[in-house]
Amino acid sequence: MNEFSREKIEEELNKILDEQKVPNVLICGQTGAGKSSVINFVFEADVAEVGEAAERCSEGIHYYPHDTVNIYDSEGYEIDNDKHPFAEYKRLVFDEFLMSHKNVQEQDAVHLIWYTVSGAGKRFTDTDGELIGKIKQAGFHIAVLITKIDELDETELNDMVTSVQGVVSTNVIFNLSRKADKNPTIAAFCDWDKLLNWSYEALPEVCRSYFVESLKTGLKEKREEAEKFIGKLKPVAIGIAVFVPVIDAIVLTPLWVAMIQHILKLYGVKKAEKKLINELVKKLLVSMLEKLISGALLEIIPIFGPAASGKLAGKLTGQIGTSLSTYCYDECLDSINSTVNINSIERYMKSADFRDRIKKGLDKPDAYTA
Ligand SMILES: Nc1nc2c(ncn2[C@@H]2O[C@H](COP(=O)(O)OP(=O)(O)OP(=O)(O)O)[C@@H](O)[C@H]2O)c(=O)[nH]1
Ligand SMILES: [Mg+2]
Repeated sequence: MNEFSREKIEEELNKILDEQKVPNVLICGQTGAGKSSVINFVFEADVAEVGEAAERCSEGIHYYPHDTVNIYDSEGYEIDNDKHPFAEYKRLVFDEFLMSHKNVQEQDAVHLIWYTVSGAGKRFTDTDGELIGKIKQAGFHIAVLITKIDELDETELNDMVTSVQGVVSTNVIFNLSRKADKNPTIAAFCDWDKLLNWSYEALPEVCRSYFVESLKTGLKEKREEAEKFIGKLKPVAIGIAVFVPVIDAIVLTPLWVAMIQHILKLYGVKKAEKKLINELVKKLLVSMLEKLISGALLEIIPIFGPAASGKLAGKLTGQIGTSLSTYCYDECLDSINSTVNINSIERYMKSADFRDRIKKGLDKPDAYTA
């Protein structure tokens, strides 16, 4: 393998990957409002579970750092209880914690605030309204999560939503119940997907990739991030292939390995180690591509040279990435718990389906000569 291309690929990849930052999410609300349940429902098990080993980063706030998302869980307050009164909660969450996270560097900022309000209480309290209003006014991205909506009837739910609308706009109010995954009637009233989509959009671009990686669901957002990543790698592939013709497909293996690994991570594929993907790419992909870029396509490169080779490399990279991402998306959609595993990916990469999809996505030879 050409040392120049390997180094160049690594350098470009590091640039792209180093840009990404881990999002910080603060979860607030009264004691027992369902904060931990929301975290468990939304995030991958390893995010939710490691939670036990929390650090107390500031008084009243527990910090759960992870590779893909950092969660700040506030201790909650109890109405009519002198031990954990609202005034103290407000001071710790707002004056101490949030105010010390204003005007800080991007990676230290509080990117999202999920404020839980228990539907089981059947009413929206003035205390919650006051704190939500303060946080919103201070310019943070705050969503109000009405939890346990399975304990409300439709009229009660509408009343709650109307009260919350007195403080924030409808597009940041989300009705939730953790019973949504077992009960389709309840699911129909829940806004889990909307919450994840709003959160994804509210995050700075650089935090979105890790955020979707941390999620159990959020398939559309995962696919969007995969496409963005593929889009960033295409110019790298083009840049390499104008120096080293892509008919020697092996030069692009490190790039494709990194791309596949990243896509699989977004879809939560476990055991997708670099070594295994490397083998798959070398054994399957390279020989398949050598066959695919035979014939007419092979002839254009010597004739039309670097530009044709670059275009072909970009196209191939896009096709490989998008085919895999689409496969993962469809598999997750079809499975009960939104997962896909490395064995089925391996089968797919060996299949005629994968080869045909890549082939179909390649232009006719004369497109590379234009
Ligand atoms: N009916 C119903 N109960 C729920 C739901 N979510 C959570 N609960 C229950 O509400 C109680 C509190 O839930 P948690 O998730 O521990 O609430 P929390 O806000 O983290 O509580 P603290 O950490 O003690 O402040 C538990 O008994 C849960 O089983 C829900 O969607 N519906
Ligand atoms: Mg909790």
